[in-house]
Amino acid sequence: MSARQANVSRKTNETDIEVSINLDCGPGSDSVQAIEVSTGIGFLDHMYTALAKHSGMSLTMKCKGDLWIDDHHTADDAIALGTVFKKALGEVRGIRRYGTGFAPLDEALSRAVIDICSRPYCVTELGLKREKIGDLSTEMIPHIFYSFAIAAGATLHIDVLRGENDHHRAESAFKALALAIRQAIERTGGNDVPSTKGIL
Ligand SMILES: [Mn+2]
Repeated sequence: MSARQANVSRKTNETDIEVSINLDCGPGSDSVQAIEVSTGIGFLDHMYTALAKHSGMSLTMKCKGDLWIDDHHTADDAIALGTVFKKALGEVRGIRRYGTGFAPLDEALSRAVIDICSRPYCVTELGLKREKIGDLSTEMIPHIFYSFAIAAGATLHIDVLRGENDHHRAESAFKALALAIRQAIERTGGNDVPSTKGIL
């Protein structure tokens, strides 16, 4: 089995980011799951850490962004996360392709459905009411999912089905995505391209 791991670094006038990912660090693999996320935005670190943890990945992300402007460019670097994910996954072959995740967090419940199909699309209904959670603008949260989907080449539908607390709503959405990813990237044991087209 080839290792599904990759690194991406990207430096622009807005951010300087380094991301490395290992999709195979669950039971039975040689690698131990290791997560270290530092973006300068505490709530974003919390979300990416939850995403990595529950999708069964190792993730190292160091981002130095222009936070003196605002959180936009740094949160936008979900592009780098999507890029490194796609690179690590390689050709879409021998995996389940579709994944569904439901994650509760107390009163909040979210559903995420992913199709790793090279047809990027993203639909989210998160219903967040607060302006910010910590130092992350809530308007950036659907944008993070969008950026990830586009760069990863995945179709993503994420709905927060209920919940009162915006921290809970957002966190359950990231965790639902994690569970969906975990299922979609699971190896089938074969080498089949999971499409009637024969290519993805
Ligand atoms: Mn939390």
